[in-house]
Amino acid sequence: MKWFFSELHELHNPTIEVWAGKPLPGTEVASRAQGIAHFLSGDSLFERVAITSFDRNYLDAVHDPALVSWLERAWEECRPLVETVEVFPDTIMHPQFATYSRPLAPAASPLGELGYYCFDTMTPLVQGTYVASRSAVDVGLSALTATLRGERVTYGLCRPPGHHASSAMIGGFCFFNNAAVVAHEMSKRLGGPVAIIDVDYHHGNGTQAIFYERSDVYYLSLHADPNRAFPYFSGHANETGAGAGSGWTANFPLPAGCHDDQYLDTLGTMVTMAAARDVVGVVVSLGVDSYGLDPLSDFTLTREVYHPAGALVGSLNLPTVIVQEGGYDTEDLGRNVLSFLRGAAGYAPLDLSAQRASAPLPQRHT
Ligand code: SP5
Ligand code: ZN
Repeated sequence: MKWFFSELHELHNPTIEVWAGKPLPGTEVASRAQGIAHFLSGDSLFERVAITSFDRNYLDAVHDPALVSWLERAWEECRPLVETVEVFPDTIMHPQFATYSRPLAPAASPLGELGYYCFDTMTPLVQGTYVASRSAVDVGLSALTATLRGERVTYGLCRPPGHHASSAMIGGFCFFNNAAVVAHEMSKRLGGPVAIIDVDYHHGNGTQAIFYERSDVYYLSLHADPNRAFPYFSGHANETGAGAGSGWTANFPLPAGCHDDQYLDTLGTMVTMAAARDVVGVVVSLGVDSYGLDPLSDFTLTREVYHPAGALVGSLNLPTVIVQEGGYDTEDLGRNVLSFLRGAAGYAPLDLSAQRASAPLPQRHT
């Protein structure tokens, strides 16, 4: 399998985030991607291919151009107002500001703009955030180019991730929605509807929002039930699309403790639904933060789940681009991603018998 990666992701490497008032070490850090790249580099069935740069029209096709322009200058403009190099919003635009007569808009202060565009306190801006985020889009579009030239399935090691970013909103560690940029362009180029299959532990609120009223991209997601998990406000089963997009969104909220069989059954349902819609291409939002040892997960998935999960997606036998989303257990992250990719490509499973030093492996529940 051909895979794509840019070292420029290292320019975005937050050291802190704030969760519910607690300052914590950064979760979405550069070492994640380095770990995945290490595993792929050690597998002779995988070939890293150089990326190309794409102009911003591809981004503007799914994002408000004002968001793209803002992110390019935001850190420089906020920097003089704060004492840190990692900038967070101090005042986030609550919807009740909409009771004022003027339309909701970015405020004049740089921090007012940040509070308009960013919805959480875990997605700091640093000096290199824009360049790193543009590189992640280039990685995704480079993978798409290879798929359109005839590779059945390719992988973009995108970082930072993208599925929480909507047209004019960043958050959840995401700035530009890599999967949405790829899916929009893929549908255009293939001339038919494509599916986004989102298997990250969290609901992809940004991707859902971008395509909610469209029938060219079918968004299907399994994730932790938003009644208990981030992003809380999005991802319920009754969110199924609107207008021209009615029926073109499908959500599968899952309970705490979700195990391998339940996860694979749900993914099987999603794959069947995508096939029934006669989609002509597939984008996978691959988050392996579903793993039982992931610090963000309350599922009990084992390492063994990722190869059959990839194989289910591969069974669609359609032009496919897999893009990286979450996954924060740095020790098993690369192995789990590689297992999924091997399943998707129809390669044999890895030998998973090696134990890990730091913790007992999750045991299979049935
Ligand atoms: C792409 C992606 O996976 N984004 C995930 C964003 C999750 N943000 C919420 C993280 C909640 C962290 N919980 C800390 C618990 C400390 N006890
Ligand atoms: Zn996630």
